[in-house]
Amino acid sequence: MAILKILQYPDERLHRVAKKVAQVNETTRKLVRNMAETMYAAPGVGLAATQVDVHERIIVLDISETHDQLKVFINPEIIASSGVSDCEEGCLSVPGIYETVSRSGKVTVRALNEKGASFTLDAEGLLAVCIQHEMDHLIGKVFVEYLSQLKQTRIRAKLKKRLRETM
Ligand code: GNR
Ligand code: NI
Repeated sequence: MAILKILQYPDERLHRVAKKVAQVNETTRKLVRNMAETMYAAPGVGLAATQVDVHERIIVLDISETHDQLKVFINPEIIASSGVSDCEEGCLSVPGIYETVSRSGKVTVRALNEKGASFTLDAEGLLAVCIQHEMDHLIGKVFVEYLSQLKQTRIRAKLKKRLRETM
C-alpha cells in the first residue's frame, strides 16, 4: 500500500472533471486501497480520486471513529435528495480552513462497489454532507467555491503564502 500525495488548493488539477470508470478491475482496487490508506493517515473522513490527481469517478469515505466502516463509491450518482443541512466543512486539499456550506440534508446515492456491483445507499447527516463534498471534487469543485469571492481570495492568498513558507 502507499500514501498518495494530496493536491493542495489552489492547484489547477483540483478543477479537472473526472471520467467514469469503464471497468472495475485490480488497478481500480489497488487505487481504492491506496486512497483509503491516504485518507486514514491524513486523517480525513473522505477522499476523492481527484485529490490524488487521478481523474476517475472514485470516492472513499469512513465517518466512523474506529476507522472500520470504509465505503467505496465508484461512478456515484445522486438519484434523490431532500432537505437542507448547513455544516461546517473542511477539506484535506484546503488545510486549516473551515467554513459553513449549505447542502441537501438527505441523499440517495447509487454507485458501484470495489467488486463492480451496484448498490444504493440512503444517507443523512455527516455522511450525506461528505458524499456531496466528495462528488463535487469529481466535477472539479472545491467547497470554498460556495463562499463569497472575498473569502475565496483570502483563502487563496493564505494558502499560497503557507505553501511558500513550507517550501
Ligand atoms: O476530512 C474531511 N472532513 C469533512 C468535514 C466536513 C465536511 C466534509 C469533510 S470531507 C474532508 C475530507 C476531504 O477533503 N474530502 O474531500
Ligand atoms: Ni475535500
